Amino acid sequence: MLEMKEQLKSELSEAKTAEAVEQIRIKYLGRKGIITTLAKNTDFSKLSVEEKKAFGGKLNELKSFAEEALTAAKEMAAASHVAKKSTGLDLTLPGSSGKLGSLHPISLIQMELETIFQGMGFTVVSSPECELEYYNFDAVNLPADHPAREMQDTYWMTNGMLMRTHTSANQVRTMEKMGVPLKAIFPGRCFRNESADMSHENTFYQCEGLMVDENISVANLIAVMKTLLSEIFHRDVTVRLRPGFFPFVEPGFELDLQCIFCSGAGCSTCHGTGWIELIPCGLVHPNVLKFGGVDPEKYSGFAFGVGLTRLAMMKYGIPDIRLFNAGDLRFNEQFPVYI
Ligand code: FA5
Repeated sequence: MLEMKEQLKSELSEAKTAEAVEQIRIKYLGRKGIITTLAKNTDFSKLSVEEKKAFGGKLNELKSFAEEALTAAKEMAAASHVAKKSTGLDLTLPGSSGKLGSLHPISLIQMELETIFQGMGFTVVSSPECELEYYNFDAVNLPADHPAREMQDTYWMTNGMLMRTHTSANQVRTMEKMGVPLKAIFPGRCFRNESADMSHENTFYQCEGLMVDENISVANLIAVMKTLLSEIFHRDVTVRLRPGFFPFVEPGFELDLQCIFCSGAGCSTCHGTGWIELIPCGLVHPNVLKFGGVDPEKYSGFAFGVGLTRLAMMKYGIPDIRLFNAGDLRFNEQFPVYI
């Protein structure tokens, strides 16, 4: 009888539905069931009083055990059926392991830049994407009739505001808000009414940097840019400055990085020149300091506006800028969860 109990237990553990449990009940307790037959086929007249007592006791115990085990198995099967029906979940199935998400390459490069600049004592400032014409153009020395406005066509709101064309729009806001001396960066999204190709998008990211204090010179600018680039590319870098025109800086420069792929020998990334044009920058124009309420006789500063999207392309070897905004998970999933 002990064996029969074990066999019953093992069969019930396999039974997942009410129907399967019922089949087992019939097998053991039905009219021709194993336990019923055992009782029927025993010739009690041949047993002594003690034997009858002992056998009858064990048989009753086996019957009660079977009835209780069958009732419990039936309830469990019913409960699992309800859970499956109401939630669509089968809690008895083995679990599936979760998949870790990854960060967008722009988020990765932005986080990296923020960490580098915070290490140099810069504050990270958030700034509006939808701007007043004043801050985007006039306050950075680009009055309404200035021909350089042509180079930054954008999207205008019906209320006269615009989607900012560059993060330089936050220069005067930051001077007004923080006063001087100041060291700040403001990364963010910019918009230009341009048709997209491999290296141009209508929506892209820049990171502006602004440092204003007494006696700030081009030497400070170069030192900060070299620190930034050597940290980003994890190696010593060589840079050069070429004259560049931006109405909000004087003098203005294009900072070129000696090609990190060919060390200046010339390759397809640098179009055979050995240099990669990377960061427009310069010393803040006295007019912009004045718009920010800063005395240009006492203070000077530098500003730069690095294209974050293009920097990410170089760092991660992304050949086409249009991949960033395409929303294709096969692209996004190639980047690490954390740097
Ligand atoms: C400016 O936007 C200036 N505000 C930068 C600046 C700041 C100069 C402070 C001096 C002092 P520019 O138009 O060159 O400059 O854009 C800066 C960077 O933004 C470019 O080098 C490029 O990396 C990126 N960029 C510009 N237009 C696009 C575009 N359509 N798609 C992707 N990246 C772009």
